[in-house]
Amino acid sequence: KTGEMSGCPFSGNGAARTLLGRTNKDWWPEASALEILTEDGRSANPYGEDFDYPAAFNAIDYDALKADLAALMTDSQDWWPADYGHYGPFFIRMAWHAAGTYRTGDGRGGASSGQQRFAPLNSWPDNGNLDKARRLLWPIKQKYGKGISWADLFILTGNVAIESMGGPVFGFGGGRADVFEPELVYWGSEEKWVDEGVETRIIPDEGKALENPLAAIQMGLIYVNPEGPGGNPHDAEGMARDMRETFSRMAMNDEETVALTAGGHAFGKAHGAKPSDTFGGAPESEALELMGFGWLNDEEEIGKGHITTSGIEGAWTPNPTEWGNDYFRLLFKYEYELVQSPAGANQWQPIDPDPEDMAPDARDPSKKVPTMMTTADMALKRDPEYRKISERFRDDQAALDDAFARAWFKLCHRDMGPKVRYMGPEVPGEDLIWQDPVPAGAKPSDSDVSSFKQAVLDSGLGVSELVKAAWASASTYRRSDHRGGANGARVRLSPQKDWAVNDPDELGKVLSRLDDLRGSLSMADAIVLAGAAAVEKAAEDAGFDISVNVTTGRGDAGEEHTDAESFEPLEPFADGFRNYLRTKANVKTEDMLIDRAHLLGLSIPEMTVLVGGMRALGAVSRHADHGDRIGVLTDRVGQLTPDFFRNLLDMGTKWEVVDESGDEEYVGRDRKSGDEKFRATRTDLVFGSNSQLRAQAEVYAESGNEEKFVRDFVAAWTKVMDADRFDLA
Ligand code: HEB
Repeated sequence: KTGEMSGCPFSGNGAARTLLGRTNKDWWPEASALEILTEDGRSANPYGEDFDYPAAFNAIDYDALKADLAALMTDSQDWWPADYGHYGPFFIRMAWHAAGTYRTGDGRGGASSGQQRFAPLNSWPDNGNLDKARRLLWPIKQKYGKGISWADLFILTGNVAIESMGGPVFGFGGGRADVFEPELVYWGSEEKWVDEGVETRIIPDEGKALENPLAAIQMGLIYVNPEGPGGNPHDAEGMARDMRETFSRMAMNDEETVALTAGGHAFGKAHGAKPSDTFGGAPESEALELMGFGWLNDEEEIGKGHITTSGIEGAWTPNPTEWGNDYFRLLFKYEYELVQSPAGANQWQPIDPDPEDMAPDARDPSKKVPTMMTTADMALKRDPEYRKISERFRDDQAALDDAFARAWFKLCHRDMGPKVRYMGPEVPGEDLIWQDPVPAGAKPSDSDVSSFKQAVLDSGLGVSELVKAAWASASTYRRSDHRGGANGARVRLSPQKDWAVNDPDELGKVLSRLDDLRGSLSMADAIVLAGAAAVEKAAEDAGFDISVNVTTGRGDAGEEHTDAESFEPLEPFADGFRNYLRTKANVKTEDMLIDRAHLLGLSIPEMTVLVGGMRALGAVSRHADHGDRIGVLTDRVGQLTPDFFRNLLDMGTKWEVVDESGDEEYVGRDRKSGDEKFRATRTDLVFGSNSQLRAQAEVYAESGNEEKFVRDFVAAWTKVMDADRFDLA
């Protein structure tokens, strides 16, 4: 499988790096420091926490919005005239680039929060001139206001564009609430953009594979370099390899890749009329009076259609504003020769085209110009596997229609999670496997719940086993693409049940015992209830009577609802909450904890209290090197005490690195006697060493905060257990 060229997240060819790689501050050091206003937890979101976007979306006149969008398609504006009098293709590219940043590795990127408005994405070379596309939409965004987010508007506009040019559309689900600040995502650690000569990320000869979780081949690209690997148009094999690798990182197979690329390029044109050295910089670095626009072209040139975006010039088909099969027809009808665009880019041109196979000029329909293919397009015929699919689509329009419509829908909705999160009148009825469907669950009676919890406590299963099973089930959730989580109980299916982090033998034993005891409860509820029973007992043993609220009603997914392979990227290579490390990444192991906490949507105090609590409960993974007690800094394992923090901060203990562990394991010795007291990992010690995390640990170690510790733990625990309960909203 090409998707596994580099299986470990954050590992690749590079040296050690930071969790976020190069950030906006590195790219644009002079940008205004708005983040000083969001320190101390003040939100940048003007709608506030109580804003109910789904309700606002459901209140708009959806048909009127679509009609306004359809009218906009041909309402050409002088400041950025529409090619062929139709903005459709331009908007499709905008929507595709909004969605195309998604990657399966960590579920980040994608269309779901409208990030294309912000740096760095607003200034990526590959997003050239999409600032104009978004600005064309502003009057409609303004009109519908809070009822349509930018994020939804980008995708809906793409759909309307396809429809307005006769293309097939499978449906639309709204529900992407906007955020108001750039998301912090690792986009790479390179210090240059693709147009500044940064290296390509796959170089097999030098053993360089695409670093996980990245899904683009060079910094600032959505996927691949259209001119070929590193700009080389002759490397046909490498071009297909790059496409296969990057598209698979976005969960697209060969057929979807071919359908999307060919279907997309049935529309519109590439822009390379003039050498690009005459243009201004990207939006984020441009002059104030340009009001957020970048890539400044001369106005007169724009009027003439002399625009340069990618540097490649020309349309793919003779009918750039009509859906059809001319893309494949031309691709196979002609031999193509390598030529250079006026901007100097490598591209391919049909040899001796018939007059009817010429494209109209974007400004003057009476004038005919040659069509073109990019090196990436040429892969659809130069690569044997892509070619088979392309030939099939060439001969079967209906198959292309269906494949394109479905792949486009998946592209645009892949990061929205389960279908219950979709809204609006155009949500397709059909369940799709990549939506991770979960059959509806039933709510058990209170007495069934309490007798089950009692049976669990009487079963002989231990607190740590039960807590670990519940954590294994729920903690796969990632808010980046809303996948994973306890609902569906996929922890009992492949691949999760066999993940090393889950201690498969122990997990199997716990799950089969719970299955015996659960009666009419779903397994998904039973696992969470058993965890709650264990946490309550642990609190009681520490002297606190607290009940752990469980909202039942989860359903169980079967294998038929589960694309097992698609769950593989959810496997944690490190889970600091369970003190687990499988493969050392090239970020510090403690940073992997922060990464997981972020995916779980946890705050710093929530992350802290969960780590301390799980250690006290003995809920750590068994590890070849680490044993099953590492980080468990207490002699009363299984009681919900703040011992982890107290022992960690105790000056009576001196910590030393265990040399053979490669900085991953530490021994804590009595400062006087030198006797070994504890073993711990980097993830444990960071709560004493990092000044901010130490401040958190101190709170939970302080006298008088014992009950706060228990309550905060239970609240954070419950948050994780319920993270995927969209059905409750
Ligand atoms: Fe694309 C355009 C490349 C995929 C859709 N593209 C384009 C261009 C280029 C490209 C270079 C030009 C830009 C300018 O303006 O200059 N693509 C590409 C690549 C890929 C792609 C390399 C991968 C293979 N596309 C795609 C997809 C889609 C698309 C998937 C969807 C579906 N595109 C598109 C469109 C356009 C483009 C529609 C046109 C735009 C206008 O017209 O403006």
